[in-house]
Amino acid sequence: MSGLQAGSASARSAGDPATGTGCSSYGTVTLDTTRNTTTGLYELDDPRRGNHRTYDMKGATSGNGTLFTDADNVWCEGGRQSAGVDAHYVQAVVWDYYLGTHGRKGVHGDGRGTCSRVHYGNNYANAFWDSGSGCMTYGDGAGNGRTVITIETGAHEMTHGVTAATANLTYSGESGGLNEATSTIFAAAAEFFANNPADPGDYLTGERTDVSGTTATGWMDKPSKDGRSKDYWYPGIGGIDVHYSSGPANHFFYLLAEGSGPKVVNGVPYDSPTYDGKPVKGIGRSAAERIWYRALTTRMTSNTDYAAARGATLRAAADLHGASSNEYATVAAAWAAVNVK
Ligand code: ASN
Ligand code: ZN
Repeated sequence: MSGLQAGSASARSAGDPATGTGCSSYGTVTLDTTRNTTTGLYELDDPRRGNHRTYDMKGATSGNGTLFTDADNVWCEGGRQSAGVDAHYVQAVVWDYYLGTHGRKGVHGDGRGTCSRVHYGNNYANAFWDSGSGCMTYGDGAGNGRTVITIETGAHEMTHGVTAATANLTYSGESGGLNEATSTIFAAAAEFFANNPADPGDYLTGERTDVSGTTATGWMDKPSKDGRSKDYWYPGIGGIDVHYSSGPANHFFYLLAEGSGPKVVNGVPYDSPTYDGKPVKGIGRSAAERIWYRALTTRMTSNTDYAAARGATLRAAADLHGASSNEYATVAAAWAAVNVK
């Protein structure tokens, strides 16, 4: 079964591809698993996505923990297995987003899966991409309620891995804000792609997690609604936390996709302002996400700042649509609308 080992980070015993069923917080889902021919147990090891594996950290904050296993491939025991089911499902959705929309095979673009680690720490109400292990990592949330695992958070963290493997935007200063925005942008895009009625696509962050109640924690149409993020670029924005300096880029993406002013998308009302008061007419999310992806993977580098991101996205738009296209002109207009000229 050497084919199954392709891309695996460590040696593993032989197994057969299997299709399981998971009881997830998104309802009943299909899980791609592997049947270990030595133990006979099914493992959260996705043979269709580069052997991406999902581990139980059991409260630890280092190491990979234990690969989830199940005797009958019906993953509905609940308890600590539930977080594993959610994380394994979410990685499949995000993998399929990157492959289906951008032709990208996994974080590294080479077909290798990575890993998800769940039950990280205690009361840890966050998730992160861990560059050491190369795993998306999830806490159990406040009160260990485990709802930090969503399509949005999985896509956000996996995208930190994609960014590290491509532009490698330094996680501080303006490049750090662009790194954060890249994760927020593709998290929104993946959520729309998933089209899951339990979690419709939106330009919000944190709307499904329990970290601060039931309302959203972020708004791409008007980032300042969170009380801290910036709507517009200004000299010195690189000095603030990257989650707040990401605001103008999130805002740029919203404007590029949907345009300025009031708009309802999937039942969620938005109202996006512009720096100069001029209206922007969006080019649609499909074109916008492809422009950002091309800029990220072919034009941005570790020290790209806002001015350079403008140049990178303009070149990407020219590559994809031509320099005299409406898409190109709208990229310029959307940057002007967040005060990047
Ligand atoms: N969830 C956060 C993020 O990915 C963790 C962090 O601050 N890096 O942005
Ligand atoms: Zn992030």
